[in-house]
Amino acid sequence: MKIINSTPRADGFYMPAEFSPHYGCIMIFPERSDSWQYGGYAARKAFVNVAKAISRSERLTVCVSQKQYENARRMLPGNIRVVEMSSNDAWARDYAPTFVTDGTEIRGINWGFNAWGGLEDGLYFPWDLDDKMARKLCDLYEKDMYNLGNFILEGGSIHVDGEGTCITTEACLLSKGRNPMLTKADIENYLCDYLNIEKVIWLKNGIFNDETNEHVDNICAFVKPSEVVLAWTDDENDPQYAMSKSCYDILSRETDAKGRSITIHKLRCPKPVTITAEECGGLDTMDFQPTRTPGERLAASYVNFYIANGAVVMPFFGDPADEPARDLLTVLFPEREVIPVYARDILIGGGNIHCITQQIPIFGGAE
Ligand code: KQY
Repeated sequence: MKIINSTPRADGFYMPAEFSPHYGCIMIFPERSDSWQYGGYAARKAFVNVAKAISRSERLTVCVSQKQYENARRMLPGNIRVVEMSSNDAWARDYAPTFVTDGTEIRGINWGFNAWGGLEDGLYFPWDLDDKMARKLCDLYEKDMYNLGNFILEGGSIHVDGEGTCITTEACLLSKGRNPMLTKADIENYLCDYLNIEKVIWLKNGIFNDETNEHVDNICAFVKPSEVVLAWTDDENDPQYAMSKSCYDILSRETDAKGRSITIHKLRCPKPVTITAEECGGLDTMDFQPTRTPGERLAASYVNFYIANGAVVMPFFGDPADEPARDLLTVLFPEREVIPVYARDILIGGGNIHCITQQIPIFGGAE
């Protein structure tokens, strides 16, 4: 693996949309007992269900600690590659490389990672193993790497259409714990140079109580160029209403990099999902503090799906809104099978299916 000192834009590389063809996908096996209740037992089962759904239509590598290696190898089918690799937790979206391509070759980007806000409002300490994963994965896949370790960014905080547009949220990218010395314009310049895009659409907010400082991948996602799904509620008394409405208004006024107006599909959220005392009881403490409080609202949204080559793998919450959400995604992705996975045990960790996956775009010569 070589470190490349230029930028993807200078080299003609760009980040393709998630709905473009993939070479494969990366996940990380969950284990940390202050993130995942009861030592991660239920989370591992949910991750395995996600992995099986993805591996039906693309290659998948699951990274796992030495301690969980045997368990992972036993739980995951043989068509899934299991690789021992240390990490602090299991959020492949946020610290596996963001891959860019020139249509022939792919390269990885290593962004800096500080556990969603470092010592300001980060979610755990240390995060050094997570921060090294992009580099290790570029080595594993024998891909050259752009190193932007001094710019803090998680993969879940950006979505691209592959045609010059990126959407993100101000709540996250302008948060104090990430790049406080940079202006909004500086941040936009980094996104333009490294994703090779022309336009950033800045939403203000994401999902209520989303501990990532409101990653875009929980509130809004491209389903095709100039078309997005937006997490929505019709309940004006729900704090989510104003947040979603603000996104709706911004997206309605905006055009994408090619000057097209944006079609917005409202993807209605489940009823507020809160963590139970029993679930909290299964979480270990961090620095002698509980990591969650009984009754705390979790950031549940159907937008946190993963678009695989042949499937859309979406979260279900056991809520009446599950089926309408599946119906909408089925209409929006007519060529893919929509596969629901019961995801409460992933949500308890603070994210969902999109957050635990990272796609690798197809590249020349690969099937
Ligand atoms: O949503 C994500 N991308 C990650 C959430 C991490 C939460 C850590 N508890």
